[in-house]
Amino acid sequence: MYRLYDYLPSGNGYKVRLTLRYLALPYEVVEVDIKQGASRTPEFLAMNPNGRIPVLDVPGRGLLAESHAIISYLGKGSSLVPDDSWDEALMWQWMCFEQYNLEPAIGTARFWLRSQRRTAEELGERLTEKLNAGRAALEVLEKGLSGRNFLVGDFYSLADIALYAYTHVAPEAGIDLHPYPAIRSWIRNIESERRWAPITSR
Ligand SMILES: N[C@@H](CCC(=O)N[C@@H](CS)C(=O)NCC(=O)O)C(=O)O
Repeated sequence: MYRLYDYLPSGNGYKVRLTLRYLALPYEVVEVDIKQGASRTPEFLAMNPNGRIPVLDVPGRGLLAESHAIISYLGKGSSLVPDDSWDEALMWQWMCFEQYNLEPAIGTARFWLRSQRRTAEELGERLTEKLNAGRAALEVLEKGLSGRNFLVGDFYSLADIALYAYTHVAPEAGIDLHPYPAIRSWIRNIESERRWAPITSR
């Protein structure tokens, strides 16, 4: 059985849980309280020197960090990864965009506000910059989803899982999703997929 080191509110961890669930792969979760520095202990750093969850313990193989590396390992050969190499490249285009533009903006603002319980007043300009970058990323996503049910082809792929994780909780970072109708409709499509469960589900 897979063992996932995770923090349940984490969007990066959620990508892995959604993939494991969709593929009906058996797993157990070991919760790591990152708010208390539990991913920075010598024991955890021996598993992932980068001090971050998610980390997946793969029986017979070892430990794997980085959400997109993990989901691509799990998803290989399944319907979540396109057979066509062009479609696969488009999937990666979205997943790279997520790691560089979307997650660092929305994920960080949400972590400050939700997990660290810091206030907008206290965060000031740093928060404003993250929210502006988050809205800019959502504009790109909204354009990419216009007239489509899913990000690549017309089927659910790792790109949808990866981009959905932080997009659907953007309101927790103080970003209203109302101005993005294509994103809202896509969120509904994903939440209708088999074995979908909310972000803090184990
Ligand atoms: N690029 C990594 C980012 C992982 C990441 O930022 N993890 C955060 C939680 S979402 C974390 O463990 N933070 C704890 C810390 O930095 O101490 C991924 O996609 O997995």
